[in-house]
Amino acid sequence: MIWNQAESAPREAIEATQVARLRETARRVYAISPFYKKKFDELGVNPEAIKSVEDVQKLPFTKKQDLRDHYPFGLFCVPMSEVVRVHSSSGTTGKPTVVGYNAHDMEVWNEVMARVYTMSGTSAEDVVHNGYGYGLFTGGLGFHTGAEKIGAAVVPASGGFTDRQLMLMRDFGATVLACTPSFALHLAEVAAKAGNDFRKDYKLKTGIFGAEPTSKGLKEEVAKAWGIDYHEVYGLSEIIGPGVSCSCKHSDRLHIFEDHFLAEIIDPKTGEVLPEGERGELVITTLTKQALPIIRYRTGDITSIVKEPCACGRTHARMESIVGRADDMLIVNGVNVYPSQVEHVIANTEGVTLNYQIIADKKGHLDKLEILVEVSEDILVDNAGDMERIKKDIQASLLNNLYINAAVRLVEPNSIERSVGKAVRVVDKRRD
Ligand code: DLL
Repeated sequence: MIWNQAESAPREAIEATQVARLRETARRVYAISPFYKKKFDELGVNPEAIKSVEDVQKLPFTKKQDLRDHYPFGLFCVPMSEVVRVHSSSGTTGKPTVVGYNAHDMEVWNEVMARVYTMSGTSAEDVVHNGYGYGLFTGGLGFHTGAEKIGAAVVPASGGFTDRQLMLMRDFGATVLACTPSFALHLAEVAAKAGNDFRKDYKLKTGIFGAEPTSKGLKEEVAKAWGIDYHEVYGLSEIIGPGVSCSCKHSDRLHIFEDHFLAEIIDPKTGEVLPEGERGELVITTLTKQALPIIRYRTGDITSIVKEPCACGRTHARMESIVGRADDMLIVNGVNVYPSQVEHVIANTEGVTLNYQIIADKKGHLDKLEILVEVSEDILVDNAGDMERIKKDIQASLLNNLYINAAVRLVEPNSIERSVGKAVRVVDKRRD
């Protein structure tokens, strides 16, 4: 089933909607946001110059740093009295990327989430077990209100507490599981260890997974372990949260809700737009958001887009599952981690140097993070009390500021592997 006819509109109609909404969005940001007015003026572009979808290429890019520079609400285009919800990007330091929604934006978000649910075969008959984290992260509440929109019963389980979650899934007869893919596999593993009978004890039929890069192998394992259909959802707070795109049952690629989001693929180095089908950085312009409209947002996510028709009947273009990042961001159990933010925490700790190494690995199916930090020459490793205190300080600071649960190991000066004299900052052992 398809939630909205807009998803199967002819290409010309999609593009006509996009041009009209793009021009309207450009007009609004130009009139309301001093930031965009300045950027448009610097490039000498006027919103009235937008006559085709390709004209988006005349507009300036927006970067994560722009949102940080205008922390917290500087890029909002409606008064705070109109804002009904605030979220932020996961895993951010003192100055997170803050996003806001007015009532209209909430409708848009619920609309795209209703499409996601429908694409995965979920309806009012279902019980959705929502294991995405509730809070500033958009995952929990995005999946929550979207489920309410389609009339499904949603169980707001949030993250963690594996045994309890399994009990709720069994007792409440969950038919749909929504959580990160790694958590879905972890749940399956714990259920198997506890001797649960997947066919008798659970009623799951489908799952909607996303928020972190996932290999094909892991997706297959999740689908097989639970005996369910696997649907992938993609999104980011800056654009809306979950619900930018989703995979249907006919393809591994994800349909982008093009009447709300205009997607381009660019060469991350030159900023030039690449032809259809080529891999590059995904750039998105919101077409209907009001509180925080964003022009040409550089997502940092590497993918490709094709427009050929899909067997499901939807005509919206499809993006490939994210294949990597254009920057050094890591995603650890769904939380975004920038090495620069870890560095910031270390720089604010006495007794250690800025030579550190982040090691991402798997423990079972969950990600685990270890951070090695070289101590200063003057703190000697034989002072066990100091060492323990410094280690705990860094761990607590990472957890409180960045929501990163990492094991910190203090090591001797000059012991971290160097590559051309520079400490190797990130070692990612999770890749297959
Ligand atoms: O992760 C929103 C979300 C919640 C998406 C629940 C899907 C499900 P942020 O915390 O702002 O928002 O992180 C956005 O997560 O730029 C990608 O790098 C990554 N990401 C999101 N979905 C996928 C996916 C949410 N399906 C960042 N595959 C994005 C790979 C993903 N990476």
